[in-house]
Amino acid sequence: MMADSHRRRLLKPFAFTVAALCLGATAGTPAAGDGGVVIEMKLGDYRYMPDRIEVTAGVPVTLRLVNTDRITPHNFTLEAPAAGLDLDVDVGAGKTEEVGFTPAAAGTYRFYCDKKLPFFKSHRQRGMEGTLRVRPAP
Ligand SMILES: [Cu+2]
Repeated sequence: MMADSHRRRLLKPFAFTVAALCLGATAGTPAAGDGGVVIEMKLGDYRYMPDRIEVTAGVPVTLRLVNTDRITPHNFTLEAPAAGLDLDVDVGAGKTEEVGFTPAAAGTYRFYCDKKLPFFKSHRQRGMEGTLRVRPAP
């Protein structure tokens, strides 16, 4: 189990590259005809996949959150007043939720899962967090 999670960690940069390439390939696909982008993120096993996403200031984003766990609810919380973002989205086990937002300012912001059972470590303490990087508007 331990070795497995280490291996996964090593694979992450590669996984992110693949995700970035996929995003690159679909970056021109309009979301609801507004020139925005759609990003799909999986939530499961106390991780976000990908756990690093990049967007552009002023460009609308549709974030599709897919909970791949069968019994564990997850969440996507991102508080970044500097970028005009205050997101708190619950995603039930096996469910998919979509949230739309437009980051107002470039920067690097942390997001995390706010779930926690009494007497257990929070999901964030288990490593369920990630990074949103907002590039400056072109
Ligand atoms: Cu969670």
